[in-house]
Amino acid sequence: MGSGTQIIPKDSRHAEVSGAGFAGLVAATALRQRGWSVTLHERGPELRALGAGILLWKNSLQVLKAIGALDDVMSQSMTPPFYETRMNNEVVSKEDFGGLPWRTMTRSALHEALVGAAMKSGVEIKVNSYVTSADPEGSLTLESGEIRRADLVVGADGVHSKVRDSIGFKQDRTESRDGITRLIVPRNRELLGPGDWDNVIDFWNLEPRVLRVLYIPCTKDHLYLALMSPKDDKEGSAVPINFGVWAENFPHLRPVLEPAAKIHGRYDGYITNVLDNWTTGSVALIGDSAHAMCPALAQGAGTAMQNAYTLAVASTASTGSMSDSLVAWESSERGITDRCQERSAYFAATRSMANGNQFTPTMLETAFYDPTEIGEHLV
Ligand code: 5PR
Repeated sequence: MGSGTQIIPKDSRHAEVSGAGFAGLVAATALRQRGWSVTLHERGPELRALGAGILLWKNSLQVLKAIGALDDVMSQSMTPPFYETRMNNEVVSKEDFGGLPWRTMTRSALHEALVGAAMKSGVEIKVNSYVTSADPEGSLTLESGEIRRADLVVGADGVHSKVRDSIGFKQDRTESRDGITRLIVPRNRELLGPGDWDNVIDFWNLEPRVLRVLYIPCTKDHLYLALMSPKDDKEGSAVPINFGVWAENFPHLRPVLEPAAKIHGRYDGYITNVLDNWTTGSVALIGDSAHAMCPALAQGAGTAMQNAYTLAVASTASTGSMSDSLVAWESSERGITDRCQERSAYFAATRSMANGNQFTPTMLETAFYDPTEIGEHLV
């Protein structure tokens, strides 16, 4: 499956996908490119990305390549020279991941590339289409009462998934003590003073107060700021951000905190959900509905896209019962996501990313994974 030119084989199977986020768009596109007819439901009035910026690793970049969305993403993203970690503004490490492909971008750039690929492949996209429940026998029900039957039903409807909760998948849900406000601001480089401002810089302050600024350049004009504070710190978690508090703790970042304070923003706590199963009958869950995770390893969307893609491959290969194929898909793909989720939860609980040099080969297991097995060198 090359960049854009696909031959759509005849396949009479039909998929219904709930949720046009990163997971749903990838699943819908990869299924359509394999000959399925696909309807993708988005409950919002328009297709748009939520959130601010994102960092992607090889695992999801390979998926973008496989569905023909990589070129668009490359032109609107960058690879910073280093991932730098600082404690109290002292550099503790600079990691370059030894040639492992990784890119930073705005969430809207990624979303536009995925919508473009979905449209080009011929996915039918319905906005204002609110999925309220699903049936393992193979159907989705919309708020209007309409029942949509399918050979495969995909719940890519986020951490508060209706597909999941209407069926009653068992889950274990944990909320972390920290959370984060994420914003896109102008880079204001000329105001920042001397420094390697093209690096990702993870500024940690643990004493006397836990506050952290993750500085991620996405393009020459766009900067993604993620401002972490404990939930019980009312000032640290306030939105719009409390400029006085953040500027006092990160005085060297004033030129980018100033525009950040003018945006309303949203503070999100970290949620982790671990399900007994990701599938039942003809229904499969992908992304945050199946495995919301802490953001430390920057793999929430990455694992979502990885599992969306492998789900499309596995369900296309299915010749017998869809239910058995989905069980087999989960057992082959689940381990790597579970391990990533555990490691991300560990970093969130210990805040030990602050020590620097935490991106060991083990911690990068998911980042190195190639769910497409294309094996081409990307960047
Ligand atoms: N990495 C990225 C990120 O956005 C966050 C974290 C790490 C790219 C926060 O959203 O550790 O919290 C993190």
